Amino acid sequence: MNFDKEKTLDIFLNVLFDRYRKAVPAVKKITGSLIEAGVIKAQEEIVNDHIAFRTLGVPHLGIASFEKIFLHQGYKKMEYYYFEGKKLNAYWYAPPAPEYPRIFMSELIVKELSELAQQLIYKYTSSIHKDPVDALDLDNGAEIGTFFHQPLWQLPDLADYQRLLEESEYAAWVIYNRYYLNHYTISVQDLKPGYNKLEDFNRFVESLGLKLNSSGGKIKVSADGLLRQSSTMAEMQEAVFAEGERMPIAGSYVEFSERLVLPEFRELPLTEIKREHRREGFETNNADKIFESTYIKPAKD
Ligand code: OOG
Ligand code: NI
Repeated sequence: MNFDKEKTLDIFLNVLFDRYRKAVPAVKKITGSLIEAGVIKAQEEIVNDHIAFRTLGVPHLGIASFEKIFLHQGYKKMEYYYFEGKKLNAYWYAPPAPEYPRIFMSELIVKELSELAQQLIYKYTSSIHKDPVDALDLDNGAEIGTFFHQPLWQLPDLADYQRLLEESEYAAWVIYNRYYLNHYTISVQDLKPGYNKLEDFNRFVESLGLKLNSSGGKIKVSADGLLRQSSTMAEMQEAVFAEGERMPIAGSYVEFSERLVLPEFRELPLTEIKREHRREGFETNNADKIFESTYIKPAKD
């Protein structure tokens, strides 16, 4: 890992986080309250477990395109996850150095949607004839930062958005929000006692008036019991559509994770526990429910 690559990564991660922090009230609320409570002194003290992106699986977009940005910075492609009901593929990427967040990158399997939904998605993306990432200087952090926030396709019409929403909340979210940062993840085990267990942290978040995603229970737990995750429900934000139509839709959200120490390292003193001693990766059943943090349609059951 050379110095310049880390600098590039620092620059575009900061650009992404800056816009995310400004757009998602829950981010400032949680960080501000942690500072007020004396748990941390600044945002930088929060360990970011991972960040997540959503993409559309169509030619020149999707994971195959988007991942190049991260592979170039030294991220390593790890496990694959499949979400049958939601029609999604995902991978996670291990960072080039432990102080960087993991990446969770998902992709809508567009060809599995109805003809109508596919046509709606192609209406916006079919003008893209080459991979937009190939045109980027992947050593230029500022250029990559601009890329994440630039509209790759036209703003959707409200009617198209609503039709997509009927079939796939994920599709509707991406067609409006594009490659916008979907969430960052507060690593709770790295906070002070009183805040370093997910139960306590969730209680703190709820005391701020924020709503947690309760799909599958507020705390999602992996089969081995070692990866525990919760998230806020994305706050609704008034969105302006192509013809000036308006509708409140889900923005981004905040996740909290607790990675427990692996059985083989349980005898180590807490002061010696590092990232590599804790549960790695993600869990399909947890993730499946966390995707629902941006759902805006009332639940069917
Ligand atoms: C990602 C949901 C999955 C995790 O940590 O398992 C996830 C998304 O909502 O796009 O973040
Ligand atoms: Ni996540």
